[in-house]
Amino acid sequence: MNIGITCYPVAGGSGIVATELGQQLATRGHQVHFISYALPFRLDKFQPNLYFHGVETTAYPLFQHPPYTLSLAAKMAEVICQFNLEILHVHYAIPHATSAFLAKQLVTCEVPKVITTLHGTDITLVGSDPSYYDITRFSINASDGITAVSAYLAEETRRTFKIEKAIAVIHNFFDGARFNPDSMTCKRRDFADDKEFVVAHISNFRPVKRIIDVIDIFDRINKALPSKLLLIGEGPDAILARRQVGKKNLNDRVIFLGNQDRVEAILPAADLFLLPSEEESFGLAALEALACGVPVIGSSGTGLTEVIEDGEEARRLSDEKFNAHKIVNQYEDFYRKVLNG
Ligand code: GMT
Repeated sequence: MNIGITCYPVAGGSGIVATELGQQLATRGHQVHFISYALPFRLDKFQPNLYFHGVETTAYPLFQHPPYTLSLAAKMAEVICQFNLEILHVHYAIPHATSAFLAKQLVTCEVPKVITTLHGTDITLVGSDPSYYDITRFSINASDGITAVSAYLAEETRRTFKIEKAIAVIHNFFDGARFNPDSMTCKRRDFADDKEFVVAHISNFRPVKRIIDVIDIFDRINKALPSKLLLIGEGPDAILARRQVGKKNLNDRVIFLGNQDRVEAILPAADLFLLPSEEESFGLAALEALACGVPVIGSSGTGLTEVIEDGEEARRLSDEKFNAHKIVNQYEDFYRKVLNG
């Protein structure tokens, strides 16, 4: 198949899922064309059948913000016709599903099927904001196929947007060759003494991730058992995190590692992974920790409950349920189903 994929290129679960899906599909012989404003951050090596098309936006004094949605739609239309795309798979509804809808109106060649994968805050936070609600609902409904990364998110979508079309649940996945208990390239001793307990957290440091709670929980762990906290990622609440670390006198206990391309090289060093998010449609970071054999404590009542099984063998179960082969098969089957109408 000739498949177009659009996602956010910055560090974040939806971009990671889109990128790894594209890589897996290309390995299976599909022609995959990424369309975005920058090279997705895990698309870091050449691979046959994989192409990238950059979207350029033009600055103009009248524009407070260059209209990316329009530039993206124009680029999508160009790539659709040039490479005979049959499927245009967009990850994260806003604005990608809207651009895809526009692209379908623009093309003068065969119109591809548009598939929208919903990831989380496109539904639970941003999409439900009154300023985006109607256009998000419209764009989801205009898609030829809709998938959500958890049953929890599918239900939230139906409830919030009153969507009556079918929403297929296709969970996120991990590549077991990459994420496993032996994928560590650093040493545990790089971060902690032998007797210290190592706690890790990965996120984009947005309010929804409750980074202050991560530090407060860690503070309590550290009082009971000398520990180190590895914080991976960057984002708007990083400054609050640093302040809280200072307030709790944890400066020599917390290590800020910033964004990391290869989290699998560090994760197996941890004894525990924390993800106490207010909202988590799936929690890819938690799955990657489980895949590395690290137990996870996360918030109940969110999509995380589909990923974490209380008291069970993390690595074996995650491999059984979320291995790349199985999930990519589900996407391929879904593409075929949508193509066949
Ligand atoms: O929704 C976000 O905050 C961003 C998004 C992303 O691009 O990282 O994260 C969402 O999509 C991930 C991949 O499907 C999920 O693993 C995350 O749980 C989800 N985030 C939230 O629901 C907060």
